[in-house]
Amino acid sequence: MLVIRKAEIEAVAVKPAQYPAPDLPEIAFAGRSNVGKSTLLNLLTGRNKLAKVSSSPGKTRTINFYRINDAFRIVDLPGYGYAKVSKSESEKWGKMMEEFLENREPLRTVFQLVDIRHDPTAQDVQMYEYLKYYDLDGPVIMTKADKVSRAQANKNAASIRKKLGVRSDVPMIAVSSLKYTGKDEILDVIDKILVQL
Ligand SMILES: Nc1nc2c(ncn2[C@@H]2O[C@H](COP(=O)(O)OP(=O)(O)OP(=O)(O)O)[C@@H](O)[C@H]2O)c(=O)[nH]1
Ligand SMILES: [Mg+2]
Repeated sequence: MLVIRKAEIEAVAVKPAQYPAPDLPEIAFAGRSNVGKSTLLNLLTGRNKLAKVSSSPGKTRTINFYRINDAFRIVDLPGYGYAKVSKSESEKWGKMMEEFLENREPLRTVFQLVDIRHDPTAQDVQMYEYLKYYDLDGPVIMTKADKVSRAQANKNAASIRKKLGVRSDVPMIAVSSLKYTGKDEILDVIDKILVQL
């Protein structure tokens, strides 16, 4: 059982020169802005204020590297898909993401986060396709599980699996930062990924 006993921010980057040395395996969180990536990092580490969270989308605009147990890193990526963004800003986002996802040697896998209440957006589908193409696709995390009933969650999970094209052997984990559910399951998955290295 993976226990996170140490978690610290190590780098805030908009370009590769600002990344930490590529000396530890990395797992990244991708997803729509406001889906709960930074909140998930706080939930997993048990540190409420480690990553900044906001109810207005577009909080994380940089690639944030968190060093965990001095053994691996979790990388909190800037979200996509919020309305108030200029063309030049979205181009910057695209370049920043591409540089990281296509060239970051220690990056092992990317967890795709989606909102359990809704079908995936076109950009969610695009992101997940991209991850599959680069062989970076990992488990799918369905956030905000406290906002739907158990029955609705199961129903939505099946629909999300189909629409995103998630293979049947890939885990989909429902999580709620409000109810603290899903945490152990995600830590287990991270543990397995790290052991396989
Ligand atoms: N009810 C509920 N709210 C959540 C959950 N996870 C996140 N939120 C809320 O969703 C909002 C956005 O969360 P963030 O963690 O900042 O989202 P993000 O994906 O990091 O967003 P960007 O940084 O803009 O990409 C905050 O108000 C959180 O409190 C959850 O499991 N349940
Ligand atoms: Mg964030």
